[in-house]
Amino acid sequence: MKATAIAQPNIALIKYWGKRDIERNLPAVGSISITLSDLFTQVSVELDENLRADSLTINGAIDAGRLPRLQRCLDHVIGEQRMRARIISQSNFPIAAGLASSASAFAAATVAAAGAAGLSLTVDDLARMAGRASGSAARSLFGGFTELSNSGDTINLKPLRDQYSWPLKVVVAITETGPKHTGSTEAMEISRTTSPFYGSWLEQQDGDLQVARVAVEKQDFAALAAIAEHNCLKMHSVMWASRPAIVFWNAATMRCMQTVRRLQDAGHNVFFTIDAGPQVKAVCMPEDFDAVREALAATEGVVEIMSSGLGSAARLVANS
Ligand code: 2P0
Repeated sequence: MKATAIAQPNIALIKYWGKRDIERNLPAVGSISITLSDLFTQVSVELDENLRADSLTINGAIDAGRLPRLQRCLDHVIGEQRMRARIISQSNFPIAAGLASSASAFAAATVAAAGAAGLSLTVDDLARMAGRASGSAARSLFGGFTELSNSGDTINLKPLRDQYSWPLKVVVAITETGPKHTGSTEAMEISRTTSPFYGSWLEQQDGDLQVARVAVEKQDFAALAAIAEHNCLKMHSVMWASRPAIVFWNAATMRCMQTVRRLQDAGHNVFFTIDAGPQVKAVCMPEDFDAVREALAATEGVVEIMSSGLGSAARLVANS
């Protein structure tokens, strides 16, 4: 009873920030994301009646700290009376550094857990289960452009466009490889309970989603760039005004944003987005990729560059 799944992280262009139901991990706002092709997490789940306890290995090292969250994910997918599991996760990028590793990890873990237990669930069911473990993970059950919306007391996932029909590129400028200082779950709660801008963040989100949805539909890069940068900076403003302030940026984060501005001024189709970490993701048209990659690689403080296209949905790769 073993299954292995692969999922790719996704980057939100219209961000999820804040929860309306902590217990069920329901987001306070909808979001729109792109799933990446070149970054991935592979998770295998082996259910074994001879095991006395669950175990988790991440990139070759036992990780007891992250085990409880994975256990809850497996309990939710398979049921609490399940057999104990050996969980092995491997990613080809730094984890817990604002690179959406929890999205790919929990999407892959959900699919692998269902596979190991022999459950046949719909992709919507799997997405809701993944989202319960980590809000952004629900979106990695889909490829290309995906919208997550709140519907009643659950979430709804809708593919907006596949990864082939508008093959945007993403350059990730890594400015720090260590783990972030505050986890997203905790940071969102600090924002919800203390930021004076949180209310207007919630109020304006449907408008931003509508603008982005139309831009994706029409392949209007300039419109998508404008709303994505605005939405990203608004989310960070909510964080900056929280008490204590939540600032994920460093000096190199700012420099990367300035690099993107210079590229835009020179006529390149590119925009930035930044998540709960100091890394800058530059989204661009394929013909602008080389210039964007080169300019970000040459930006002071960038320690590593990763590149990606748009990728596919989480999937089972082995089941026995
Ligand atoms: C997003 N982020 O939409 C936003 C933008 C970070 C900034 O979703 O608490 O790890 O596990 O549901 O999904 C990161 O938060 O949070 C995130 P939980 P998650 O991608």
